[in-house]
Amino acid sequence: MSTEDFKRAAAEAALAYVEPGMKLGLGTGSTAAHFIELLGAKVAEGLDVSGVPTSEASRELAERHGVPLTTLKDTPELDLTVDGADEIDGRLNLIKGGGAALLREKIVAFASKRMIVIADASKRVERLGAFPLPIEVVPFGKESTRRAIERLARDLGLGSDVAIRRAEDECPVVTDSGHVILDARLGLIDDPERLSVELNRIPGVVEHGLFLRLASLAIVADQNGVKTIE
Ligand code: ABF
Repeated sequence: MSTEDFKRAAAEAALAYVEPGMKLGLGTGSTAAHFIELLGAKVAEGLDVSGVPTSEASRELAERHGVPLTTLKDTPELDLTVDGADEIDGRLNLIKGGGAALLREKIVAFASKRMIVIADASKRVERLGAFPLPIEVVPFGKESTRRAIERLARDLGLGSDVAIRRAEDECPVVTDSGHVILDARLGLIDDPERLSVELNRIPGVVEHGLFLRLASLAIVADQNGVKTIE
């Protein structure tokens, strides 16, 4: 079995938590894409749900698979968000944003009564931070903001290599909300709560990829099967 099979198995297991009439947050990334596709099949069989996509890519995917869509304007409170992650620690704190959708992902997760993370088991870590932390920043002053984050990281005793994410053409990646992404190689993070607060204090930082106390369940899959972590 491949990693893709594990992602799909986790996505399939998450369907069990979807109830008729639910308003859903639809995540972004390859694991969330499996969920959207499987959800579309359930909708075709008559399941009545609607979803708010966390990216334009997920919106297109949901439309293609016939998942009815809504918006946070029309549906400000959601029942359940199902999304992937880049890292998941033992307390279900996450690093997200490898897919550059972290801002909408966090807004949607926060608007949901419940968030379930789905992943292949390689995303499980003891401590967050091996994956570079994505930070969404306003383009204006991005170099100053980048340096401010490097200074903060040094002050906190963390690694301080912070780089603007670039596409293949070397231009900065621009998010669905018109911002740029910085990837911060901080090393293992001892105190994600403090880092979260300090990052949010820096002008120009729109949001960062630490998702703390947002997920209440993780569904991870590997060759031994599907496991839930609460
Ligand atoms: C999104 O997709 C993220 O926040 C995370 O960066 C990524 C995980 O991608 P995949 O499911 O493709 O590993 O959920």
